[in-house]
Amino acid sequence: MKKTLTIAVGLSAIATLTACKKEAEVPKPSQSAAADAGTISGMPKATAMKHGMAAGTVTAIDTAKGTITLDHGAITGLGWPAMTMGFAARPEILSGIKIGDKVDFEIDWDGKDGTVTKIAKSRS
Ligand SMILES: [Cu+2]
Repeated sequence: MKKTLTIAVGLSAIATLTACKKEAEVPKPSQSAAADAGTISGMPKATAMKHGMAAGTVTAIDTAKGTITLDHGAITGLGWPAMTMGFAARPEILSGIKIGDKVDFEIDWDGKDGTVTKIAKSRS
């Protein structure tokens, strides 16, 4: 009899704790984002990673820095208009790509920087 009571009390205590936790968690993200922007800045970067695809023309390559500049058309997936801009790109991804090449490419965008994940000369 005593045991059953203890279990029942214990269970309801867990239920109460869970409910409290849920309520307490709701206002937390906005609070800490505002108060602690430094520490949290790495988190949205990872979760907000977006993927885009476009066609463009290579206007510059810097293999030492690992960057490529592309005069690109509208980027599907990011909602960007056409523009010329630089992206990070690993040297091995750029092998066979030269300035002036028309390319199809894909990028990862973390909200601040774009990284070319795939690039190939366009067939058209
Ligand atoms: Cu751009």
